[in-house]
Amino acid sequence: MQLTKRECFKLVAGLAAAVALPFPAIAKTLKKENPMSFVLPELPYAKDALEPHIGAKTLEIHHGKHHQAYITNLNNLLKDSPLELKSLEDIILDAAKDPAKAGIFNNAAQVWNHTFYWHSMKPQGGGKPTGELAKKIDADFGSYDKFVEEFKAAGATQFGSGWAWLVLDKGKLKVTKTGNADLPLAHGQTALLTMDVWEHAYYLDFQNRRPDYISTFLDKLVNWELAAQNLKHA
Ligand code: MN3
Repeated sequence: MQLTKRECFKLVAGLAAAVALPFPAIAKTLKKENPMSFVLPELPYAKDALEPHIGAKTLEIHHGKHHQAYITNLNNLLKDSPLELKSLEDIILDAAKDPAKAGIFNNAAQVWNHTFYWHSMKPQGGGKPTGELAKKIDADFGSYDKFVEEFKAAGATQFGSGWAWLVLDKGKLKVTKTGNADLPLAHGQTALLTMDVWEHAYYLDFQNRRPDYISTFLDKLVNWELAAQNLKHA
């Protein structure tokens, strides 16, 4: 099997566990066309499944063009590099330490971020979490409303391009924001959930109204099962 040749499947295995799907269902999404290159993971739902909130056209371009471009760039940058056989996460951690590898870091991190983002949403998502995650949000933020306030602020105040996150940091839930491709993995934190706030994520559906996109993400799209499973397996 080619699939075992590269440990990039750590990410896939993590996501499979995270969304409680049988491994092969997601393994298909990050398979490689040969042992050396990454392949665009499939969306976990149909392109029009998030309508009317995020349109099929957005997902067609965001997934099919932007995410694909990061995959293509990463494969080109890794060609004949010693990193070529490493896992996606090891590539990110290695490149994060070396300013000369900024191109590799940016593209590898964006491959990871987008794969994680697709799973951070689901059709008929949104609303409040339940169970252990809900209890931990109350304990660490004070209340769900306080979490919402922090998450909205993180997304809205990330100047320019970047990401808003719910992370686990030394046992505690936190809301963070990162610029461009940066991600919790590079800061020793465990990502539970992410929201893309690059303009390409929302411009066709919301134009300049980033706060409306953020509210819609929380009310209609967020996949709390992903965060709950990530918390359980952290
Ligand atoms: Mn994006």
